[in-house]
Amino acid sequence: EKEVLNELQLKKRDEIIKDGSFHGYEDPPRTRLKLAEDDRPKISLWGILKSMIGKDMTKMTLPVSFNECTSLLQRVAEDMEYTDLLDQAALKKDSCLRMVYVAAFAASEYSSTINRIAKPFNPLLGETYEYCRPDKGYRFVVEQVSHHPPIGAALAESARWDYWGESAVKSKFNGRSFDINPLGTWFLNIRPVTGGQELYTWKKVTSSVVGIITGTPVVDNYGEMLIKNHTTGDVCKLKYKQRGWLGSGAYEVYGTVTDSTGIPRWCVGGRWNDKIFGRKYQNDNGDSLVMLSRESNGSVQSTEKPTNMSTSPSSNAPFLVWENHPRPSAPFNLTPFAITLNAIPDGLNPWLPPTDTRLRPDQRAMEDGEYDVAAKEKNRLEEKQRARRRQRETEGSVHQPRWFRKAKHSVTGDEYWQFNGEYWNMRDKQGRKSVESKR
Ligand code: CLR
Repeated sequence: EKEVLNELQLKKRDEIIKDGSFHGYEDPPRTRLKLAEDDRPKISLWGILKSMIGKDMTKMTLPVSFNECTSLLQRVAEDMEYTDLLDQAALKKDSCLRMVYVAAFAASEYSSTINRIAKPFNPLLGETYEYCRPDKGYRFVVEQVSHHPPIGAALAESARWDYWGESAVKSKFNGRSFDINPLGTWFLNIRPVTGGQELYTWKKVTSSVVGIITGTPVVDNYGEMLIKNHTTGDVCKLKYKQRGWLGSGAYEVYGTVTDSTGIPRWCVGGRWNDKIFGRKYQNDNGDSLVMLSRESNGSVQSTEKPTNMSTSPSSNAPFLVWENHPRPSAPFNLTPFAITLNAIPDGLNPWLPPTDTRLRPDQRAMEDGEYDVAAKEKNRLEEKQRARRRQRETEGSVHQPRWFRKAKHSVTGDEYWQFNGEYWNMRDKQGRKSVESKR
């Protein structure tokens, strides 16, 4: 589909380019870590968790071998893997069909959780992480705005859409499963081809590590997600099925898109670890599409589309909306996308603020498989953070986030973190200075 942008979209793209946001991202994203394979000692999860029943993640001290080499800020950036879906949504003229692609985007965020039974690094207060993709046209920034409770505020921008929200979770190990309940609302602003903009919101569903006692831990994601288009009144009710006995129903997700008058228009359904389909509404809630995704998976290695599959939503036949990227084996079971996140190509160095996650020595050591160094450095950084907190307490001062401030959304009434607009300008200014000084 064509690259033609309308006026609003062009304005946004020009802003992103004018701020120099893509400076430092000239090299293609990296495709591998230094490490060929992680050799973290295999310790039983139950063995270590059984003494921590009732605790939340922030109160658990775990050996660093339970970590993966990413941080929670980078896990938020992982939501960006399938932004193509948002670009596609913006190209659709029917708002309910746009919702199908938005729903698939919301579900695609869970595909990266497969096989990642590890604790991401806890960001330090004030830590930031940026990630830009000139090839995809977006920029992303997230800041740790609170430490107790841990909250990250994020904003991604592109010609056709903006996506923002807070990453804050309540977690608890209840003895059987380790449950993570996301708290914040996520916002999406789409600038469709048809002109104007429209606002969507939703909340993320529960993530849960199950199978801890039996020694076969897996991540499940389940619950109901209600995606609202506040501009048109369309809604999508999306059900993520809880993994049942012996894994029945695992990964399944389905729902219906209803327009502002309550008439169901489209079905979505499939599996968040594999494929998601759409189809014109025909008297069901999308679960027949789940069946389709089961069948298409059953035919081993076949890349053929199921019979009567359509590639466009014009007929009544199902069409493929989203497909998970391949997952070759990698250290820490990272996805190919996650592997790109912590790279510092030479060109990027001068543009990074000192608060960027990429500069954390503990995470870098972890990534390189130096677990003892990682543990030591992690301790040192956390001690420093505690000292800073004590100092603030004696001074009676309060930490202020640098790039976001709390606000109430004028349309939805939800609290959210509003970007103060300064990050990319400041980055450009500082970056230029440091590039100059190296000449
Ligand atoms: C799920 C997708 C959301 C953002 C999000 C927040 C917290 C993450 C969670 C995701 C996935 C699972 C997660 C969790 C924090 C801890 C938990 C990584 C990315 C892991 C699996 C817990 C490991 C348990 C230890 C005791 C080893 O958009």
